[in-house]
Amino acid sequence: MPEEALIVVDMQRDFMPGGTLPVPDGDKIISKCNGYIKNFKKRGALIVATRDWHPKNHISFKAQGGPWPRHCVQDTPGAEFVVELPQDAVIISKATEPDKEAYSGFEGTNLAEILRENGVKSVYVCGVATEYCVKATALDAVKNGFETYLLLDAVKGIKPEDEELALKELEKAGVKLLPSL
Ligand code: VGL
Ligand code: ZN
Repeated sequence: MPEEALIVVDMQRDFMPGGTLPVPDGDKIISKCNGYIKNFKKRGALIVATRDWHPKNHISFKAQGGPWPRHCVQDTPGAEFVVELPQDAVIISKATEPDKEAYSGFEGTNLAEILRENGVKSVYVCGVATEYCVKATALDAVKNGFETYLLLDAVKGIKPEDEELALKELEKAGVKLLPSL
């Protein structure tokens, strides 16, 4: 049973430069994430990839009164992964209901159960965006009792000052910040 899981958060085309909701320099962490995926796979970890997977009328979109431009609509090119995942990666689709926002990979999904069933004790988190979905996912991982690590060289935020605050909040909550691994 794998004691560890790598959770790759929302590494999707729309969050990269050229996408509809770009994270600045989001593409700079693609190869870092791919490297972690390979290394964690090699050491027997469970590989999890979350994806934002919105219906086209999702409440987070400006057309529905939400804060964001349309992004990561189910089954569109913008929702595709930009990282290389192994065959047996666990894909977690989130924010799939029109009237519910969900930043965390644990919210409205069976991620916690999957991790427990697989004997996971520690989770390592990378991806985008640091102050939104990465933060929410890491906080929920702690709440669910997992030893939680953030891979600092493989996350990117939308705004540097918000990202800085998010890292402080995560550290306070018990997430261990790792410069690299
Ligand atoms: C995200 C804003 C809206 C994220 C998702 O993945 O951090 N941010 N939807
Ligand atoms: Zn979204």
